[in-house]
Amino acid sequence: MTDEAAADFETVHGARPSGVWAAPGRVNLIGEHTDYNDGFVLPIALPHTTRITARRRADGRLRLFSAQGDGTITDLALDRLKPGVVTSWAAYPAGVFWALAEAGHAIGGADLFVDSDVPTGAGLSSSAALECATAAALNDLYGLGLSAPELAVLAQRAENAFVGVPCGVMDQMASACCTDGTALFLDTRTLEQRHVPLDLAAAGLRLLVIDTRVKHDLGDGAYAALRAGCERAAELLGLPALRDLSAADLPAALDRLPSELRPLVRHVVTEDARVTATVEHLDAGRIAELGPILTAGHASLRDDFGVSCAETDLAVEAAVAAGALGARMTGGGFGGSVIALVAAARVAEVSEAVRAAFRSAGFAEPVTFTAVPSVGARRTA
Ligand code: GAF
Repeated sequence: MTDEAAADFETVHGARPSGVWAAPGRVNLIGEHTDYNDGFVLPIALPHTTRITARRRADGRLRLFSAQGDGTITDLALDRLKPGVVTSWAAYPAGVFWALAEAGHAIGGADLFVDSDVPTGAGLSSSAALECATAAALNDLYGLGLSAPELAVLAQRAENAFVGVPCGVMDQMASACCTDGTALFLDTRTLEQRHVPLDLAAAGLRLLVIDTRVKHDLGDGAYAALRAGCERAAELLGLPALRDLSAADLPAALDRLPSELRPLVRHVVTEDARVTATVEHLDAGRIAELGPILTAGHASLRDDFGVSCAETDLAVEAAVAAGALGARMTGGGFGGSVIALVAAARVAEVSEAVRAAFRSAGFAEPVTFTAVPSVGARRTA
């Protein structure tokens, strides 16, 4: 571990740490709002990570400090944790302690020092990064021997039941399981996963991420309402989940649904098909042909699912008009980030075109960076 990480930890917690763990944020290439419908997703991990320096405590207390916080330590008793008692950023790591204990794993207290460069509220899964880094640290500190998918499911449980956000499992699986240079093709029903090689550089391409800086919040009720709408539609169709509706059966199924649920169902079914089509393209080495699938995915999220906003729409339009092969919002929506597939030589031009379009529209300056598929949660020291 770096001397600096150890020194920072010691300044706050008064003792030497045992190690450092890191977990990344993610962007999803395609497969949005499919995970809670038991469908398919295709995220990559970002190089941006949340890092946790930690040590065990023998007294059952959790002492949580964030370098991005207000300078105070959140001090909690493990045996007093229950949903609703922690409302700050500390609910994410505390929720992981709670979920592990609730599942019967033998854990005790810990001191944590959290430091992160995953942008928050940008649709890049800073919450999952924090949860998965905590889970990886506790797994090692207490010798639990849990696998990466097991840790991801516990992290999702923490977010659902402790923090109170009814998210699917994509973000935690991406943060826990991704590998360098690949996208994670995940069946969210079975958790079967395949790491699909994604060599953007060899194809002369870049994945441009455009953070619109419109803060998104999954806890505000809109996400839960969409999820409930999808579940209601599956129930009306007599299906376990919308994943069980095929594209061939879609037209007849839509006729049987109330009009307000039809667009939701159309998005989910066509989005699952876009994920499998994307994987087929990647397997065949046709990365440069993915653009229209990405842009069609955005249109579906905008027109059918209704989770886009003026800034994400403008970022997609401006990027494509400036020569991006395709673009779409990524993550839950209601703001957040857009990804664009761009020829390496045109990245600066496309980024500047998006910035200029935002200036003309009077929107805040977006933040742009290129992303390479990176590795999931791990111990780094
Ligand atoms: C958010 C959720 F956390 C994910 O589970 C997923 O539903 C995504 O929105 C939309 O695809 O990131």
